[in-house]
Amino acid sequence: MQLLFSIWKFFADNILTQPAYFIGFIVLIGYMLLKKPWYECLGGFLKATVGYFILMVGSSGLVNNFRPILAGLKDRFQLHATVIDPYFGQNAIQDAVSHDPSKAFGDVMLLLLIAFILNILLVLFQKYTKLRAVFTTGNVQVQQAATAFWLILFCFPELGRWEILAVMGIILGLYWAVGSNLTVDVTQELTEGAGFAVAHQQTFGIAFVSYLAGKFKSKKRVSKKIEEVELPGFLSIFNENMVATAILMLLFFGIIMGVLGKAYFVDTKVILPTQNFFFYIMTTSLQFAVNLAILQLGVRTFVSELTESFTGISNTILPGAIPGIDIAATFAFGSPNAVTLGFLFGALGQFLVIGALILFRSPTVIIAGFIPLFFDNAAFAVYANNRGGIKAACILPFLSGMIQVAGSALIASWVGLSSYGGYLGMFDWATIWPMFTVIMKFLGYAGIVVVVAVLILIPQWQYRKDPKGYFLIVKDYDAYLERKSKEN
Ligand code: ASC
Repeated sequence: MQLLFSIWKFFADNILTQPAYFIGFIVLIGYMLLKKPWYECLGGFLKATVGYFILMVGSSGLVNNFRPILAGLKDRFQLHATVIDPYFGQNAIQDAVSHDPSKAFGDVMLLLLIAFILNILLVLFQKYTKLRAVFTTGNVQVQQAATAFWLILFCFPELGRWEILAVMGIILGLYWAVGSNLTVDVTQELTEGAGFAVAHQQTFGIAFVSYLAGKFKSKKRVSKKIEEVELPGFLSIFNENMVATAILMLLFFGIIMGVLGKAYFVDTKVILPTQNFFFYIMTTSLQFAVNLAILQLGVRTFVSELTESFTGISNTILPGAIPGIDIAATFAFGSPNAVTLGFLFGALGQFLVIGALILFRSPTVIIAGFIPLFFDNAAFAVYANNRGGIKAACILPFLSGMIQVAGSALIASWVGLSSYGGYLGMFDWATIWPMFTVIMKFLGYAGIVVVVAVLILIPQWQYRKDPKGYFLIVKDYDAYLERKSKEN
């Protein structure tokens, strides 16, 4: 038992929670199963791992640059506010648990193991479960396990340690499998069969947004996609993504940094009193475009390796499976300007509701966190644009921004996390997880049955809509397209 636990700990610490190695090893195993020569296996492993690390340089560059600016609003105006951000959320739970000796945070890693194994088993038995995707993004799995741990303890404070782990393991494992499975078809459509699904914090959101975006298309006039809009005169410079991002972010962060004021940055030792504030704002804002370009390079580096090698796995040990990966991977597909637009419209929606919370003296005030603002809403715009055009890409992220703040404010106050200053705040955790919590809190154990049953039924319902294409879309995207075109 001890040995097994040590093996798990080694795997969890070094591979599962380090998605770059996880994806690297998946590629290595995939190529080995395809019986490629050893040097190609090694090359594939390295290229995928390096590519994923490049993606992470871009994504953490964005987070590290812009998170302190948004969170700075809290300190600058001495607000008693809850920051919606996965890392603030995790810290809040760690802090809250440390005040309660009856709860052990160490169990979060055990919960992760149970849920992850369940996810694999569900895909292994896909003939019955209709689940196709395996969640591989360990960094977000830890944050989700921590938040689920807190929510379920809130619903069932009387349950013992093993019962809690069992209930949560089942619900979380199902959420991973069902959520990433929901993104399979729309992601294959967006990436033209790159062979991955999304495993992040807005998987239900992606399905929902894609569904609504489809409605924009069914109107008489087809809404143009962002890349089809020809801007006149000087506006044409916005057609170039790097220029558009640079200008828009300079305006956006310029205003926020201006509101914070130079004195704030000097006091917090970010800049020296002698430094020019305008050029500091400019350098910081332009980092947005820089990091976005790095992120896209990373995706392009590893995706082709992953697509090719995964056939080795999906032909043998996990038939019909597809890997669920970080949401940032989708930013290299579709229109690059969708990313920028989604972020800005999401911000508009978030700020509007934050203003309302302040105006109506809500006991919980929210501070916009960069990760929900960017990674959720930018992705929603990418999917919405692909399915419904520019209007969908503006309106849906705007609504999402409003929902993220309102949903997080409600759930964080209710379960008592707002007093610890943080909540996860991503779309699914501001919508469906609060719904699960309400169902379980009010229906008790019957609520667990309801949540589990709903999760189990979702893929069955998806399957029923297109039984012939359902597995084909992962196994052979070209054949899937051919079938579709024959049908129409
Ligand atoms: C998250 C989280 C991150 C980012 C990253 C995006 O939810 O915890 O570090 O999004 O995964 O690439």
